[in-house]
Amino acid sequence: MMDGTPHRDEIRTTCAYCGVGCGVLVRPDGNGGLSVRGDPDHPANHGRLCSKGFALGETLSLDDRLLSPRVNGTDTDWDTALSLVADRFSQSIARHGPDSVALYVSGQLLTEDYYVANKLMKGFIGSANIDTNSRLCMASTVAGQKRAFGTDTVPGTYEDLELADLVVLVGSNLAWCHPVLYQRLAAAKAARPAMKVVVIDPRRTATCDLADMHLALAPGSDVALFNRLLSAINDGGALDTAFLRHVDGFDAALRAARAQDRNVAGLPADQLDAFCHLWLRTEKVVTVFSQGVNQSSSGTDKVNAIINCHLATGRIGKPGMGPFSVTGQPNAMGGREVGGLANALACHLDIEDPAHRDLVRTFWDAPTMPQAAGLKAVDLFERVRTGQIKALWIVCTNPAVSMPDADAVRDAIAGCDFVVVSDLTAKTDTARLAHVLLPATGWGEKNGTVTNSDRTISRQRAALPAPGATRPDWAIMAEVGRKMGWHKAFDFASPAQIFDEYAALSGLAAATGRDFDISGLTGLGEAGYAALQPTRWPVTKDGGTERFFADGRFFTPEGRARMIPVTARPPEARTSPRFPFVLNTGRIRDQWHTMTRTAKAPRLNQHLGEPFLEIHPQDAAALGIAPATLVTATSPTGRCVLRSLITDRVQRGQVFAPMHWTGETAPTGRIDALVPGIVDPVSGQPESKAAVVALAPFDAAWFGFAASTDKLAPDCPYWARSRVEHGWRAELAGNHAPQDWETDARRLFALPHARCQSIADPATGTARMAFLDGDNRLLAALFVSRTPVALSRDHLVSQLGQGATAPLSGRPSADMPDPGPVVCACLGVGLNTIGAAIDSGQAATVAQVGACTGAGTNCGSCRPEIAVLLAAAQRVEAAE
Ligand SMILES: Nc1nc2c(c(=O)[nH]1)N[C@H]1C(S)=C(S)[C@@H](COP(=O)(O)OP(=O)(O)OC[C@H]3O[C@@H](n4cnc5c(=O)[nH]c(N)nc54)[C@H](O)[C@@H]3O)O[C@H]1N2
Ligand SMILES: Nc1nc2c(c(=O)[nH]1)N[C@H]1C(S)=C(S)[C@@H](COP(=O)(O)OP(=O)(O)OC[C@H]3O[C@@H](n4cnc5c(=O)[nH]c(N)nc54)[C@H](O)[C@@H]3O)O[C@H]1N2
Ligand code: SF4
Ligand SMILES: [Mo]
Repeated sequence: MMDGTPHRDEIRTTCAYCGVGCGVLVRPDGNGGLSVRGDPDHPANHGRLCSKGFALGETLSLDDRLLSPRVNGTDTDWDTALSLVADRFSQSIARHGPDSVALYVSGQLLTEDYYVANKLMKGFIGSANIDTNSRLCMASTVAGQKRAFGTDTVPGTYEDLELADLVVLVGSNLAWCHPVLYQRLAAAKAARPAMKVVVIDPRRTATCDLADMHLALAPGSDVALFNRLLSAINDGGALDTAFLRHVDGFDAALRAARAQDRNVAGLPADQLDAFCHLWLRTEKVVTVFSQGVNQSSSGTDKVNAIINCHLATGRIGKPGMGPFSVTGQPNAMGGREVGGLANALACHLDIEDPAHRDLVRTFWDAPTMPQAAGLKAVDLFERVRTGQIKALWIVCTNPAVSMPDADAVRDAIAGCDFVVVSDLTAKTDTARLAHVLLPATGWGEKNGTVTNSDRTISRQRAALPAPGATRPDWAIMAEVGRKMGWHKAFDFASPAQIFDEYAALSGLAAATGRDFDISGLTGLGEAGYAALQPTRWPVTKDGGTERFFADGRFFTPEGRARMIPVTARPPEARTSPRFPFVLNTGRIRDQWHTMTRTAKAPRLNQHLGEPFLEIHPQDAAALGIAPATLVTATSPTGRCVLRSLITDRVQRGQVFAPMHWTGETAPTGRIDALVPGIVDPVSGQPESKAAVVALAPFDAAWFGFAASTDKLAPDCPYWARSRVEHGWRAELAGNHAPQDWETDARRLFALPHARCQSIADPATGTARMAFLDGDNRLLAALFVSRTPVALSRDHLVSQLGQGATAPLSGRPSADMPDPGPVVCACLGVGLNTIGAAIDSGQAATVAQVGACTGAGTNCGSCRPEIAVLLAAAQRVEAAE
């Protein structure tokens, strides 16, 4: 059954995670879960899935789900909860005006949810104070594309990455963040080795393993690099003078580029020259960019610096050519299309354009419409802090963790008069602060559409019943709209009806000269909507367009594109003797954002199970930071404690930490506590990749490792917990060792009476104890030491709930090899197993490692890491 035909009981839907937007075929497994496979017919993935997509079925358990509306901690019914929301919002508007309320939503909402949120706020409440986590994600791209093209248009398609002769990845760790697109690129390069890949990233990421050239530029210096390229394009005779007739602003852009100091990118001149030479001589270039570009105080200028080079050479909108923004969330694009940002209106219309406002007001028959853009995320939470926003509704996002200056944002939410949170779970740092908690249906339970990075609209379809009292977000928000008195406008009975209204509006918007047009999808009806196949917009009654702009027609008033003069600026927070390091932040392969879903799948916790700080070996040595110890990082806004990961993947003076850990998983790992709320002046997007920090060894008197069949609730200065197959594990540390470890352990595990085996050596500070039930099954174990605990964690964890043999030995017996940390999450293949296959000489290529161990043969997300292991082994061999 590997062909494209779905099995009779398989349902076609779309992955819940990244903007690649892979199609998946799901089938209820009868136990409340879903079996999942890649949809061979979906144009984004052609059957592939990455480790996260592959594990979707393991994230659906109801154990931590919010199943009932809750007011001040007490379960209640929908009518009570939503009447309260409607009343409090109405009261605030009546007393303090519409701008005293705000909505903060998410690129993980479906288009239909988003449409209702936006209509409620902008058309009926009459405030533009609705912003979205896309402000932290795509806002600089939106602003840059609008400056250049007149609209927020992604010109090309995924195929362009495969058709290109040169793919430049700027600030994108595609291997980990868009794994299936990365695999498509890797396959294209394998088939056509002449194709070149360049990675531009201060850090040597997993993506660099595919690269012919890695430019480790100074943080924030992308504008300087692309300005240099623009000068080279001009000097090297690579201008497309015919295409430049469709472009304004060339002279000014070139002048600004020329004025640029030649070495600001911090790169050796020969590398810069080699990059420019390659770019100039290759016609088919795609420049892919992501958060290393967007999340910067010069993010919008970075976007325009890139687009300038494509416009000057006419390399845009043609097969294998163009700037290409890869989007983060599953519906980052859809959210932009429906106008979810505070400065946008539905269907790529502009809130600040009176004609656009009139069009939408008339179409919605809306009583009111804000006259100007609303507050962008950072300003919005600042007004929450100062009390000007008195009622706040947060939907499908976790700002107490993911916003910059997260401790201050958390405190601002905590201090707000009235906070509503719609989520899947009550156990998030944000949901814990809500007065009203609204239980939403999640992926697998809800219906709607999403748009991926290459403008393909796909259906998400429900395959499971809505659990408990949960409701879809669109239905919750529409009900509040009706309760606030707007019955007709929010009289939606299904997502299909919402989509139909939206598609009709897009036709009117397009008639004013906008790019976004899905009027060809009006009148689908319930059946047509149910059957909707992946479709790339625009879709008019007469068809669509594969790519934009090759014809030289743009969406500015003049119809021409604009090159923008840009000047490089360093990141705004400057290092100083007090804060000498630049902190870069981002993602890891197997976790999604604040981990509310991915951390439920044990196999996704095995890749990197703890918050960490990548630091260069020389910096670590200078600071006295040893491998796998703990580091305290302080910034002007906050403090974190993280595990040291000493590596030359980061440059000296720079450190990197992941964004995923929270109060739930590792309270001192909330990295946004360190990031200041500095934003790009045009887009309002925070500079999440260039905070400044001071580092010092964490003064640990003891380190611990705990495993338990029950959830652990540690209470010590450092802890990080994660789920494992038969329970939980945690890394622990503290500044003072207790007198009596057993008492502490019994409290930690809530096992006052269980039988305890223990060994301790007070002289060396080590203690090991195991708690067993009457049948000698291992309930919990704690290992403590003055240095980071050395034991085979996987081995200990695998014994949980089992009849334990020598649990205190800390390592497997000789006849049971230790597989080591998991590399291949799909098939659970560990580092040691792969190492053994390589060392035995049986496996010298990634494919052979797959044949010997299975690693990398399913989703392929770990193939870059296997390649690194092979390369390391070959280097060792060469040295011997
Ligand atoms: N596994 C996983 N995948 C995801 C997500 C996830 O949480 N987990 N989230 C999704 C979302 S919402 C998003 S937005 C995307 C993000 O996808 P990416 O943007 O690829 O991911 P990041 O790790 O945030 O950052 C990318 C790179 O920018 C680099 N960088 C930092 N500063 C600079 C700079 O000044 N210049 C340049 N050129 N590079 C710099 C960082 O070193 C980092 O490697 O991923 C999506 N996919
Ligand atoms: N330092 C630093 N900070 C960053 C970034 C960075 O690179 N560095 N990246 C930024 C970026 S690009 C992004 S996109 C953000 C992401 O940050 P967030 O949006 O805050 O992170 P998520 O964990 O995805 O939060 C989604 C929430 O919605 C819930 N949820 C899931 N599905 C549904 C649903 O259908 N309905 C409802 N109502 N709730 C649902 C989940 O349980 C979860 O609590 O983080 C930003 N913050
Ligand atoms: S690449 Fe992975 S996370 Fe992204 S949509 Fe595809 S399967 Fe989902
Ligand atoms: Mo994002």
